[in-house]
Amino acid sequence: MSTNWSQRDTRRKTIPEFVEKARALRPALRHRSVAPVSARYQGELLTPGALAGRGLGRGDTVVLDYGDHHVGFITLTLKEEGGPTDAPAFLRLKMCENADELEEDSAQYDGWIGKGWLQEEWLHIDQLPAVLRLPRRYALRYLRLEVLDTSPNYRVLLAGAEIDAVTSAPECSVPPVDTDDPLLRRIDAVSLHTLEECMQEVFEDGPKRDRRLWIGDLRLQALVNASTFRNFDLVKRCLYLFAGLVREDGAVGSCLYAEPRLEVDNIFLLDYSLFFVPVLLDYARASGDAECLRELAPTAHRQLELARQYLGPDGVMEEEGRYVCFIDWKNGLNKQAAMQGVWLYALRQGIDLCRLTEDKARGDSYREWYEQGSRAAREVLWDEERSLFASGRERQFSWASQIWMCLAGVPEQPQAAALLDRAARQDDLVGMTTPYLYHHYVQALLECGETRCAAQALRRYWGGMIQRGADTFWELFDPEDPLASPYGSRMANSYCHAWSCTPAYLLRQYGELLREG
Ligand code: RAM
Repeated sequence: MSTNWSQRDTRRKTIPEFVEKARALRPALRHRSVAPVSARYQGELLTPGALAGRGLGRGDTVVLDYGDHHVGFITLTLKEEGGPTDAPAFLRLKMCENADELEEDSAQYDGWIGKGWLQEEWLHIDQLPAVLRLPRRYALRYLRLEVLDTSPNYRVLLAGAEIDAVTSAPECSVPPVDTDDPLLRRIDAVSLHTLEECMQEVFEDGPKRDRRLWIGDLRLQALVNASTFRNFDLVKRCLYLFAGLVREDGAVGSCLYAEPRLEVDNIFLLDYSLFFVPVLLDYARASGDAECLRELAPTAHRQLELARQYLGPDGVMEEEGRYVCFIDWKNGLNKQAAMQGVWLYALRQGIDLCRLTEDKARGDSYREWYEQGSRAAREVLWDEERSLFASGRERQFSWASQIWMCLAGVPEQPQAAALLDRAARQDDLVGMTTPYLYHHYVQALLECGETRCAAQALRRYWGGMIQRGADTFWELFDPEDPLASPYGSRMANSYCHAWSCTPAYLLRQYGELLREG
């Protein structure tokens, strides 16, 4: 299955003052040189120093291990043993975020998303010695180097393979969460490292892929950032970018490119546009930046006004068609009920935004829209027989629907906790695939006071990635389907993905999680 969210309507509007503000906030990247900590040569474990003395010839393979995940530029220092170099050295490099990727063969790639995302290079080196800085930025823990050929006259020596690692996260180390529990400490450290790796000139979704700013990811990154790195300028830059580069009707795009020029993509996901409201509100609350709030509040309000046109006569969001939305990467998921939940959730955030900006009249309208929408959800989407929310004409039951209804406050307490508990006892609900939806699940449990269950879910899900060797958290993790990929091939999946870094926020924000075993 391929997903085509791109809209043909390419009319755009630029607000130059906002784009200028964003430009002025472009961060300086922090650089750090990282050398491999160990090497494997034909299966034998060596120090990188010992490897430098081994001549490599046709068919030889080495795997360098940098000990942790890094984002940066690789410089190879190559020498020759024997010589002269009477034929080019021909090398194949593969950069891997985790050990499983080392085993994958890109020749077998049959995904629908561009093969160019696979991190590989074929190099011809005419003269040795040589120092080569590769032009692309990579995300990796392992570098596999295969000598495709030299000549009978010489062998290659790998004298160095440094990574110039980059991030815009500040150097200050964030204090770890206050617990002795080794699993929670590890989950926290991996979450922080995931965010750090994704903090570049913007908050990227994943440094391997897509390497751009998505607002759904930004919302979660900004939450974690506020309780850890506190690089508020980067959040502010991203907010001004989204507000400065919009569709002609004022809709905020779902993702943006920072290079080669600032540009909004032609994907407009309805849930993502609405997330401009909570990102702005959370930023204003955490930073106290009243000027930004004043300047960007109209953009937030515009998203709510635009979304309203997709409400059906029954007061519930239409099914996808006139609009598209994301919610989760689960195949076959009907998104109507979850979209109604996001709409109501965004309205609640809008009400708070109005309170903060003393915009009483608008706040009153939002309250009315919220009441109508939540009543409609109870009347139209609630299924009496199963005591669950159903979605779409086919009345599909999914986790996504229950979670978003709870986050929207449609069932009040204690009904919300009972709903999530009932959902957990069903065996036919459409499940969750991404850490993104899992985050919302844990958040919903916490808001319902189901702390024990939230702690268990967090340990099981993020702990499951740790158990499988994660140094950074992944774009996708379906414990029941380890090969799952929305792109038709797991090779295109990203293993350092922003939306998975939220335990660092949850563990700080909900201290009670630390006390649940
Ligand atoms: C993918 C990326 C990104 C996400 C969008 C919806 O392309 O994983 O993180 O926000 O989908």
